[in-house]
Amino acid sequence: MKTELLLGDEAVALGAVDAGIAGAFSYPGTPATEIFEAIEAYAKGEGRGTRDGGRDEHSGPRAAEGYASTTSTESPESFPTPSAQPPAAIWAQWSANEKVAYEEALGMSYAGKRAIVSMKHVGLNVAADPFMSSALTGVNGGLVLVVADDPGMHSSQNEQDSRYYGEFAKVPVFEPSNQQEAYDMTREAFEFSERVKLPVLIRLVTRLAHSRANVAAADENRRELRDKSAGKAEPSDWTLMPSNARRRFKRLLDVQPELRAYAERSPFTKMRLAGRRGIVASGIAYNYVREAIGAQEEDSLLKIGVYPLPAGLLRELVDHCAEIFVVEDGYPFIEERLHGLLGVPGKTFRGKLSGPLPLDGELTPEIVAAGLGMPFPATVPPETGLVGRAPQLCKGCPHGDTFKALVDATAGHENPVLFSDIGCYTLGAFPPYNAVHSTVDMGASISMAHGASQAGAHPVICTIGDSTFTHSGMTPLIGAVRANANMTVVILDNATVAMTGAQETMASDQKLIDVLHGLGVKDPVIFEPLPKNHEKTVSILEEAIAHRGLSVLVARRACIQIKPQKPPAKSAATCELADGGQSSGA
Ligand SMILES: Cc1ncc(C[n+]2csc(CCOP(=O)(O)OP(=O)(O)O)c2C)c(N)n1
Ligand code: SF4
Repeated sequence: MKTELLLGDEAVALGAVDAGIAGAFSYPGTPATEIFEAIEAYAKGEGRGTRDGGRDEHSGPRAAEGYASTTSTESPESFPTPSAQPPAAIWAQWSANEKVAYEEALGMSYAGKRAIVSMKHVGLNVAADPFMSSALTGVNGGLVLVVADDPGMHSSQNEQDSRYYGEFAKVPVFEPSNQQEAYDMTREAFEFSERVKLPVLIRLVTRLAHSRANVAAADENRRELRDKSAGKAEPSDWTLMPSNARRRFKRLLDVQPELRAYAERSPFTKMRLAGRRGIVASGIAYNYVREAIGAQEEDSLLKIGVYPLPAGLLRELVDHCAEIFVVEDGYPFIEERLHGLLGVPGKTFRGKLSGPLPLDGELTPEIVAAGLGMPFPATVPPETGLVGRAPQLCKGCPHGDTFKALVDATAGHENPVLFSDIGCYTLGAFPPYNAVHSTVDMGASISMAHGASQAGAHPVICTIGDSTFTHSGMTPLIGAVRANANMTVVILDNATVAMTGAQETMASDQKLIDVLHGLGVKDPVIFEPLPKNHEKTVSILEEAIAHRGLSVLVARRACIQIKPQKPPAKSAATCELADGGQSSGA
C-alpha cells in the first residue's frame, strides 16, 4: 500500500486507473473536472497507473490540437465480437457533451472493457437519455458513472441530487464519505457493475471532490487491464426495441433484490445500536456527524454508503430508537423515504424536512453539530480587509469588447431581447454591460432566441461560447437555419473552454466555420472584438439586426488567459477563471 494526498476527484480517478479501465470520458464541469484531468495525467504517464509503463506518444500541451493522452488507435470493430486487439493505453479524450461521453463509455463497456464517465450534476440531465436506457441494456465491461453534485451552488446553475437519478434508473448508487472511500468504492463499483451487469453511479459532492486527504492505494504493479470481451455478448439485450426492452426491464426489476441485499451487507454501510437517539448519515455528512459526536458512543448510528436503501438496517434502527435524526447533504432523499407521507407512529424524525437542518445549501460541520445539539468550537473568519465584489470578466477579455459593441448596437431599440448561455460570458449580465437577459442551460440561448423570434420579438440576439455551441447549440441552430428565423446568433470563439479551466474546445477558428457551413450557415460574418475595432463591430451588429432573417456572427479572439503572455503582462493577469473562483454558474 502506498499513501497519497488526494482530492476526492483524484481518489476516484486513481481508483478507476487501478481498477483497470480502458477509457475515461467526460465533459468539463465543476466540481467533476479534475476526475478526468487526473486520469488524463495518469494516462500520459505523469502519474502512476500507465498501463505500458509510462509511454507517452503525445508531447503537446493539453490545450493544443490533437488532444492529450496516450490514446488507443484501435476501436472496437463489431459487436458482439469486439476487436481482438486490446487498446494499448487508457483512452482519455474530452467529449462534445455529457450524453456523448456516456454513450462513448457505454460503447466501450459493450466492447468488454471497463470505462468511467464523469460529469457535474447538471451534466446528468444531458446524459439522462442513454443513462436511463443503459439500465435496461445492462453493461459488459464495468461501467461507472461519477456525478459530482454541487449543494450550495458554488459554481452551478442549480442544486440537484443525483441519488434520485440512481433510484429513477434503478441502478446501484455508491456515496463515499471521504477520499479513502472514494478510492475504494470506485474499485468496488467496477467489480459490482460487472457482477450485476449494470452501470454503477458514484455520487460526490463539491466539498469531498475538492478537498484533500491521505489515501492508501494499491501498489502500482497491481494494476491490470480488465477485459470481458471474450464472453459471448447478446446483441438483442442491447437493442431496445419494445419486445427486447420489455424483457430487459423485467430483468432490471428481477435484479433489484440482489441490489438491496448487497446494500444491507456492504462494507461501506455500518451500524451501531446504542442509545434511543438514532442518527442516519450518508456521504460527507457522515464525517460531519463523526466530528460533532466525537468519541461518544451513546447515539445509535447508521452510516449509509450504498443505495438502494438498506431497508432491513433502517427497520432495526427505527425499531430501536425513539428519535431518528437524518443527516445528508443535498435533498432529503433518505428522510423522505424513511418518513414517508404519514410518518411512523411513536417515532420522531428530524432532519431537513422537519428541521432543524436547512433544506437548501450545503451542510457544514457547524450546522450539523448545532442540529444535533453538540458543542462546536466557534470559528472566527480571518480578518482580510478585503471588500466583496461581484465577479467580473478579466480586464481585456474579448467577451467584454463584444458586449460593449452589443450594448451600443442595440441602444436605439426599445426592447432588445438578449439571450445568452453558460460560460465566462454569462458575466455580461452584470454592469457595465447588462447585456445578458437569460441563462438557463447549455445551448438554450439559440433555441430560446428562435422561440422569441417566432413570437415576433425584435431584435433578438443570442450570445453563446464556442464550447457551449458544440455541446448543445448546433442542434437548435439547424432549426433556426431551416426557418430562416429573424434573429442574430453571436458565437463567442475564444478558442477554449475558459470557464472550467481552459480545456480544449471542439471547434474554434476555421473548424468552427466549417461546422457552421455544414449546418447550413452559408456566410457567417467573422469579426475581431478589440477596442480599436469597436465602431466596426457595432456596425456589423447593426447590419445583422437590420437583416430580416437569420444572421450568424463569429466574434473571434482568444481568451487572454490562454494567449502566450509577454513577461510584464504575466503578473498583470489577475482574473480568476469563473468556474473555479467566481460564481456565475458553471
Ligand atoms: C450541462 C453542463 N455541463 C457542463 C457545465 C459546465 N460549464 C459551464 S460553461 C461551460 C463551457 C464554457 O465554454 P464556452 O462556452 O466556450 O465559454 P467560455 O467560458 O470559454 O467563455 C461548461 C463546460 C454546465 N454548466 N452544464
Ligand atoms: S478567462 Fe478568458 S474568457 Fe474568461 S473572463 Fe478571463 S479572459 Fe474572458
